[in-house]
This record gives sequence, structure tokens and C-alpha cells, in this order.
Amino acid sequence: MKKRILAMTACLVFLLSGCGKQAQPPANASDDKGDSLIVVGFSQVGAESEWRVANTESIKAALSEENGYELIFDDGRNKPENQIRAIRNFIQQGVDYIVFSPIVETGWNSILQEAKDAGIPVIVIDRYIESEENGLYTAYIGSDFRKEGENAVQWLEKLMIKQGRTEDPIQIVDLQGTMGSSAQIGRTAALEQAINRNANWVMADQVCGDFTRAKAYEVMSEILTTSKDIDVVYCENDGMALGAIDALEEAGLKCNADGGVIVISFDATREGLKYCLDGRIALNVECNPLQGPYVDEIIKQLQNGDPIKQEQYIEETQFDFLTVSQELIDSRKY
Ligand code: GYE
Repeated sequence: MKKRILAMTACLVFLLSGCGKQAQPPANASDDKGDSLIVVGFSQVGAESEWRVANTESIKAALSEENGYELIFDDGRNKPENQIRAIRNFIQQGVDYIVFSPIVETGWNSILQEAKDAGIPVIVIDRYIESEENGLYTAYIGSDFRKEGENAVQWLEKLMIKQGRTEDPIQIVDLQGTMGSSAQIGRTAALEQAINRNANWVMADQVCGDFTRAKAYEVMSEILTTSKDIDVVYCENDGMALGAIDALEEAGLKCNADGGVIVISFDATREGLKYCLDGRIALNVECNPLQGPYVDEIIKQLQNGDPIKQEQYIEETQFDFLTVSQELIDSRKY
């Protein structure tokens, strides 16, 4: 940390004097400040969704300079190889901590071993890592995606019973998130299991929409060219729900839980909840992106040598077209 800060300070002083500016920082002020800042490298998945943007903002706000941090942010642009490169750079720069949201669950063992060998604690956020060895990361903070999926399918099971639709086939389309990501794996698994236990539920189509509105619109439009006999579209995030609704409405279908196509979504961003309020999304299962304060707390605990919780799952809820309200949307932070 020291070396980097000193080099940067030297550069800054050089630039300032070169420009002939009078106000130079007092000799040691910047050094003192630099030395006391905790340097964190943050490797983010990308910017594929509203959820992701809110997640990035939350980490940036919590790990701010005023709060004692120097944050080095890297956008992985949805490619694991970019994240590996970013983490390797963080190690070379000698950061104090690495915060890492893995795009997919596998393929991280050797880079995490490099971080471990360098003595840099890694805090995994949002999605999980399937690691063969224990101790390759220090802490995890995120969501229970399997539980989110379970909440969604249980809600649908209850609705189907209420509507007396337990015999006629229920045609379900699953728009999946990025394949191999924990959010996709958990949410898809819950739906597949529910289809197995409900004799009249049919997986009409299962396609990857990559967590983006554009891709979901494209794949949903394609599906609709072969069949419009669809009862439920299970969208594994809000962006994809919006894309699917664009395609469904364009094809002349209505999206609602009362005789129309039942759209289920995850995230419960403000935009997603607006669709829920007008009934176009029937159910929106919350996935909380505001993980910055949790990361800050863990780092502060590690700094103080206090015990930490190794795994933390954030509390989440769900909203349907009957329980959502304008006040709730207005009070939403993302
Ligand atoms: O649901 C989706 C995002 O991993 C929980 O990734 C996250 C998911 C989220 O792009 O919108």
C-alpha cells in the first residue's frame, strides 16, 4: 500500500509543481492520509442490470475515502478472464483486501490461491464460488438464490390452487440468467424441482437471456414465433422480465395474473416494482444489492482482529401485484 501511495504522491507533487500551481499539499499530509487508507480492489461482474448498478454504487459509497478507503474498481464486463486479470493486478499492486463478485461459480481456485499466498483477504459478494479447497476466501456476503426461487414457485403453487388450475397443463417459459452464475443456478433449480412435483406444470421452453433486457426481448420474441400458448414466464431478473414483457405485449398478449401471462421476476428494483404495481409483473422476489455496508463492517472487524461471520445471507422478501404500493416504491433505495 505504502509504495503505491508514495509513488502516486510523488507524481502528484511533480505535476503540481510542473504546472506552477502555488498550493502544494503540506509535505506529509498526503502520505499520512495515504498510509491510513485501506486499499481495496473490487472486481465487479459488469453492468448488465439495474441490480448490478445499484450493487456497484453501494460498494463505492461504503468504501469511500471519507470512510477510510481507497477503492480500485474493475468492471469485468461479464468475462471471467477479465476478473482473473483484475485480481492478479490487485495482488501485484499489494492491495489490503480484494472484494470479488464472481460471474460464474467455477474456475477461481488458482487465482484465489495466488491471493492467499500473497496474504490478501478476499471477500466474496453476491454470487458464490465452488471451491475445492477450504479457506480460499475469508468471507461471503450475498443472497440465498435457491430460497428466492423456492419463494417464487411456492407463490405460484398457491395461486394455481386458488385459481383451480391444478389439472390443465401450465406452460412455463424459463428465461435464465448468465449460465453458471449462482443466481441462475439457484433460481433455475427451484423451478425445475417445482415442475417435477407438479404433474400439470410443463417446461415449455428454457433459454438463457443473460440477465439483460435486450437479450430477453430477443429470445422471448423468438419463442413467440413458434407458440403463444404460454401461461407463465419465469424471468430470473427484472431486466429480463421487462424485455419479455416488451415481446409478449408486442405479440398481442396481456401480462397479468388474471387470465393473462403470469410474469414472475427477481430483484425487485424500483423499475421492476412499478411493473408489479400495474400488474404486468405478477410477483417480484427481492434480491438485495445493497451489500456495501456489510463489506465495510467485515473489513473493519478484520482490521480490529475481531471475529467475523464467514457467511452472511441478506434478509429478503417478496412483493406481488396485491402487496406492492406506490409508497413502497418511493421508499426504495434501488
Ligand atoms: O439478480 C441480476 C444481476 O447476481 C444477484 O445478477 C445477482 C444477479 C441479479 O445481473 O439482475
